[in-house]
Amino acid sequence: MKNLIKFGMNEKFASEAADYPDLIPGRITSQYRDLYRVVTDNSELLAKVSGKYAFYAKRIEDYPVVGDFVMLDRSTDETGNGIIHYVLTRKSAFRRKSAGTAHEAQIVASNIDFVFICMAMDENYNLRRLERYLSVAWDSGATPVVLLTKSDLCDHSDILYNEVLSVALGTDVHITTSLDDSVSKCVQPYLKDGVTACFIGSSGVGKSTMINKLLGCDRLKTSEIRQKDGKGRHTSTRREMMLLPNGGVVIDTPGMRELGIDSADFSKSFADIDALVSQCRYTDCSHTNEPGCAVMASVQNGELSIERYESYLKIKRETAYSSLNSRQIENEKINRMFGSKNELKQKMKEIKKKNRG
Ligand SMILES: Nc1nc2c(ncn2[C@@H]2O[C@H](COP(=O)(O)OP(=O)(O)OP(=O)(O)O)[C@@H](O)[C@H]2O)c(=O)[nH]1
Ligand SMILES: [Mg+2]
Ligand SMILES: [Zn+2]
Repeated sequence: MKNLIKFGMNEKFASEAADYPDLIPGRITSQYRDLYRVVTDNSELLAKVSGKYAFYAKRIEDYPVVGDFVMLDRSTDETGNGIIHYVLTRKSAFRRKSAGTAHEAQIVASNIDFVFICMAMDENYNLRRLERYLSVAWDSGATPVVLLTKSDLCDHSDILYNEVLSVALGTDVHITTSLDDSVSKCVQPYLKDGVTACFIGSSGVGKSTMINKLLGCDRLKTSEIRQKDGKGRHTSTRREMMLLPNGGVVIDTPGMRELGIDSADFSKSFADIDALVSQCRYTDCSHTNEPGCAVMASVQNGELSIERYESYLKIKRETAYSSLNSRQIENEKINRMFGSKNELKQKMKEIKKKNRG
């Protein structure tokens, strides 16, 4: 399974794939209407879903998307296109509400570990939009990382960096420019064999340029921005998954006008963790040291990433703060430092005594 392991095949997918001993596993790397490009362990082929699959698919999100692991009837297309019979259970998925159909969501890409949210430090810079991207990213089940791009065009990137930190609670933030090797330094450490990352952000912020840097060649087309309004031209037109020479797979996406960023539901940002919380033994579980904590169990068995868990705790702390009044916040800080107000009083007495004596 060498090739597919590099492409993210793991024990969980493999054990599900074992339910179909007559079929071959593969991963979808790109899509052209109803035709999919799929990599398998030893080759690459074009494939379509089976007639039966199309018959039973009820919603758009039932159809395969880039990033999906699928079960195929063959491993080469020498004798015709492969047939996709099943899609393996997705571990994460980017959703957008599709135009027209009020309740149907369309999956943009699936099985992603890290989402690099790219925002350029020029006219593109906008904190509110970044918040929406963060919300969609957390909602997808992947871990977001913010890349502030084009630092060469900005003389106050440290100020913007601090602003972004205050919005992107619990999220790593990096400053990059494609003019030096900062992209490889900041991004490559997240990636290794089997890890999937996706680049999202407005058109023209430099997503494809960065991926080309990671690839070490100009495989993806990039193009200049219109001078007048700073808007890009949507140079990339389709999602495409690529294997990096130094480990990891990345998905380039066209500028995500399509992501339906405005309709993201913020209350659902941690829907998966909220579902776990309801299974904790204690209703006031802090998910840090209690026995029977379903959240910590999920971290331990590898289903919930450490990064996402830590962000959840951090955001919970922040929101707990924001719902307290100033005296409560003061008390809360004292409790955290000293255990209780009595301990603080004790400490103050000791100090006073020492100063007198
Ligand atoms: N000054 C500067 N220009 C950059 C940098 N990175 C990319 N660019 C330029 O920005 C333009 C857009 O870059 P792309 O990589 O095509 O942007 P994209 O995000 O892939 O855009 P779409 O495919 O349309 O979504 C190109 O002209 C790049 O050369 C950077 O760090 N600094
Ligand atoms: Mg592009
Ligand atoms: Zn718990």
